[in-house]
Amino acid sequence: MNVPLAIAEQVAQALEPTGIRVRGIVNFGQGEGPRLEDGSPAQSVVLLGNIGGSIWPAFSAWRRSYQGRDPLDTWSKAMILPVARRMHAAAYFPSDMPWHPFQQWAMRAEGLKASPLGMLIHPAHGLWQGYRGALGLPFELPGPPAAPTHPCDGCLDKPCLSACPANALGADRFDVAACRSFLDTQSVDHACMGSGCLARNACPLGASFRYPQAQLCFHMASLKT
Ligand code: B12
Repeated sequence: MNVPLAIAEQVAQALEPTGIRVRGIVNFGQGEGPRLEDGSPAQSVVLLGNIGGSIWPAFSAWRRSYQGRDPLDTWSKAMILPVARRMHAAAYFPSDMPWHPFQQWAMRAEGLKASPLGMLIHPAHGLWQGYRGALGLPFELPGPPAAPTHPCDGCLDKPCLSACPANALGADRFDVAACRSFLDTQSVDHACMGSGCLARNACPLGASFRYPQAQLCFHMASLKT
């Protein structure tokens, strides 16, 4: 049995009921990886995240009995940390400081590139994906290098760029202040606040992976604050 391969499979199996999926693997060059618990650099990370609304049923059920702050980050840790412990892996989370380069890891793990919105775009899931954590390991994991893919190259109209009601999408950056100022003028059931980011919604790719309404509103509410 190939032990490293079995680890990725065990992680996938353990997280299956949560909807958190193994999104890919990154192998690092010497000293390049994030620190493991003993201070040495990880040789690989297993990237974990949601595909479409995959986490929403488990997360919303858990949230009914949680009244604290940062529910999605708290839930992600509650689901991922026990698996990390079982695998003797370090755990990294996208919102923890100092920020780990989750988007760079995803580019390497899945060959993804940034959409005009700044979010990475997947050839099948489109913009409907995110990262919930990563497990760091002291050895390399098998897997072919990811082939780069960029569906936006073939999208001539780029409807995402003209759909933002706040004009927050420039040629090379996302204007966070413009986005938030616009959201402040919106009631909870209006425009982006009621239906999710209109620019993200305008992307024709991966429509069947679009987040459920409650998840769209949850993400907009956390972006506003
Ligand atoms: C700070 C942050 C924000 C800030 C500022 C974002 C900004 N655009 O300036 C705020 C709070 C506003 C924000 C908002 C959102 N964010 Co945000 N954010 C982050 C966070 C926590 C840190 C980013 C960072 O600085 N990383 C540190 C650097 C070292 O990491 P990095 O991998 O090198 O990332 C950089 C490069 O990839 C670069 N980059 C991105 N695109 C491109 C393209 C090119 C060509 C180049 C050269 C570089 C480049 O930008 C990144 C930041 O500098 C990350 C999680 C994380 N740890 O990365 C999420 C993250 C990037 N956000 C994410 C998301 C989904 C969002 C929102 C859609 C969420 C929402 N509630 O609606 C919005 C909209 C974002 C948008 N249109 O850009 C996802 C992106 C998933 C994806 N598919 O790519 C991440 C990875 C979080 C996650 N849990 O999955 N975010």
